[in-house]
Amino acid sequence: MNTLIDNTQHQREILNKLYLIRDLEEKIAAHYSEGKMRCPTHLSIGQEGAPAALSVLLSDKDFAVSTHRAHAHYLAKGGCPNAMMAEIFGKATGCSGGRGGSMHLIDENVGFKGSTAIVGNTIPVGVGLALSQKMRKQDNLTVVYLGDGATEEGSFYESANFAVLKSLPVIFVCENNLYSVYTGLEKRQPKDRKIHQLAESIGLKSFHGDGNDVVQSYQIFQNAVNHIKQGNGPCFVELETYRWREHCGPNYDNHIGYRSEQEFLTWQQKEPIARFEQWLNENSQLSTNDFSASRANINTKIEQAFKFASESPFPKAHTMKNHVYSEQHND
Ligand SMILES: Cc1ncc(C[n+]2csc(CCOP(=O)(O)OP(=O)(O)O)c2C)c(N)n1
Ligand SMILES: [Mg+2]
Repeated sequence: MNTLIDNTQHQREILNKLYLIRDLEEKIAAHYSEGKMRCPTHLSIGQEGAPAALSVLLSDKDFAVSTHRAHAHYLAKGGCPNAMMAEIFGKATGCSGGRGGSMHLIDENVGFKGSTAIVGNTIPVGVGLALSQKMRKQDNLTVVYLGDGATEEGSFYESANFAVLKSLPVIFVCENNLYSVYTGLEKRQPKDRKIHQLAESIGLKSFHGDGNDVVQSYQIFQNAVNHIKQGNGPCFVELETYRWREHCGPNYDNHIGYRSEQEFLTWQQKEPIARFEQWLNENSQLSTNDFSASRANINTKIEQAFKFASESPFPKAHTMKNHVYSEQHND
């Protein structure tokens, strides 16, 4: 496989996305115990590679939907960090008015059409968005982010079947982190089954690779996006990766026994950001000084997002009914 990112702008943008996603989530983890972020929070630390690589191949007119583990997808699509942090702090300036929290992110300005907490819930929504793009004859596509666990939901099969049947411009991006909460793939699916092969058997053009290798992921996404843009129908991309922290929350949990410290350490060796920096050092104009300057710049934005969130007001109680459907909704 040709593994090149020869577009300098893409190199810089991917690097900035990696720093933004990692450092913002590390800050969430560092401050979570203060009790000001009162929603369940699923971190993507260790899994930043795939969304960062895909981010530069999409425009604001392309759509994306996501899951409970949505921060990386929202930020990669260009979602506003201030509105995301305000949402996590439960503030009125949050992207869902402070009523949704970490799992309910949305930024329609950049085509991020929402994330929800029910596993498999946004898969048919994303396919519906792709149907709308096709019916309007738009030259755009929809990204449906999902975990390995979501491929065990009926909604995945119904949605994939429909997408294939109607040849829709949708790319299913499966971040296979080997676990659904505390249960490993080997306890949930038959031995030797490959998720991308299963997707292929439904009729999805399928790709598979190392999600912690940003350059390889970029190449795979380029092929998938080209396949769709040439009118060849939907794609499925399975990228292997690993979450470093507990399923939900800021802590490490290797000690509780569902996975081993050794497994964690093996994946940490395959860390996506250091690998990408090394590749850039060897293959691009960018150097360690550029990395430090970019990272400092990103961290200023992260500081601003936390400041904005903590200084924003909570939603007023009387606005509650604005977000709840009722017979009296329009009174
Ligand atoms: C329909 C449904 N079943 C179960 C749950 C509880 N649950 C929340 S996250 C999760 C794990 C999903 O695993 P995966 O899709 O691999 O995503 P990951 O957490 O690994 O990113 C489960 C079972 C839920 N939210 N919705
Ligand atoms: Mg998983």
